[in-house]
Amino acid sequence: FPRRTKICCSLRDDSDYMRQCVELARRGLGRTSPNPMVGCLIVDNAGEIVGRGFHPRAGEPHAEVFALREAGSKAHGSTAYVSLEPCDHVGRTPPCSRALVAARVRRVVVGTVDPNPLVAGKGVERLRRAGVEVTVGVEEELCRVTNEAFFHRIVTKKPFACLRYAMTIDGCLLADPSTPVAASFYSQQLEEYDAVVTTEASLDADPVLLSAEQGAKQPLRVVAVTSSSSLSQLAGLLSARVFDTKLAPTLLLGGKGESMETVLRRKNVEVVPVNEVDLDSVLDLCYQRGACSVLLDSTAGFDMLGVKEALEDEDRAVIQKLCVVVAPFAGGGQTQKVASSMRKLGRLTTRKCGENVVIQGYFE
Ligand code: AOF
Ligand code: ZN
Repeated sequence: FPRRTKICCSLRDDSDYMRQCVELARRGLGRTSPNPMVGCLIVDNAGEIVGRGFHPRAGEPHAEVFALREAGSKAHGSTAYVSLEPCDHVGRTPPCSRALVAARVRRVVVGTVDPNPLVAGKGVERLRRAGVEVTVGVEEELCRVTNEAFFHRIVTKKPFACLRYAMTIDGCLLADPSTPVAASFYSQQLEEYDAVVTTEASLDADPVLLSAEQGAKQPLRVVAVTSSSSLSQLAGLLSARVFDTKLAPTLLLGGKGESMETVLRRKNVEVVPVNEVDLDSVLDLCYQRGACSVLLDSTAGFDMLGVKEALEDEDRAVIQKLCVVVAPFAGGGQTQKVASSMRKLGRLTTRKCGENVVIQGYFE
């Protein structure tokens, strides 16, 4: 019998390796912005993984570089799996397309093309011109969803925004998720986001949940102070945990009253004083800070930020996703409120979280 060698190019193998790439990519969760999460595997002709890499954070080498480094000369004649099209430009780091060609990789399997105009098909093109076999679109949906915030940022020049709140079964808003299991879901969710936004109106409730678990990557906490308030009105709220910058960094946007500014700065809170604060200015600030994803948290004060209007306005599409925690309580009273304008959500998911039900969906 001829010796059986495993040729690793069946569709099933491709999908398996690509899913592993995505798992690797997610090790950079919450740390790569404004860059995407990317994972890469180098697989030899016997189907053995000889190199692994993921992008740890912007400014550091790309996933392919780490994987090729580990593979060394074994990369020669191998197949490289990358969850995002290899870059073809000189950014903070040199182009991965050239590195793959230089390492004499035989085949490259790409999860999805990179929407970054600096790349956008050029990486694939360079590889093909160099005689590398390229397959594009393996586990494409998974790869796209993994980097949905990066895709949104690069295409729209705005961060991907998710609005979350907790409510009773009969539709009354809750100031917090009200059960410990839902509370822990709330803080775990923060690891996925680059920034979390609240307003001064929710400081009374002392939103301790605005920080991820200890040791986890913390988002930038943005407290939006709407034009009607001034910093000095916040004096009594200085003990709120959102101003404890040992937990996570905090930025206060808006508000006047310079005396408070000094106090906050002493607490290492960054103060960006502007006169008018609305949802657009908050999201613009997050974008400038390199955020791909922003979580608009809490129930209080969003009227002031214009969240309701933003939800109603289909054309502006400021908010992409909704995450609602339904708590096992009935508050009474709210159910008679009839919706005036409605937008349909797609890609709905529901799951039980202790006694709560978490519903998520996208505005499409
Ligand atoms: C890849 N693999 O691991 C990443 C890619 O400034 P740079 O050099 O880090 O380039 C950033 C851009 O490169 C980023 O916007 C995205 O288009 C791509 N990121 N590409 O092949 C990686 N992180
Ligand atoms: Zn690259």
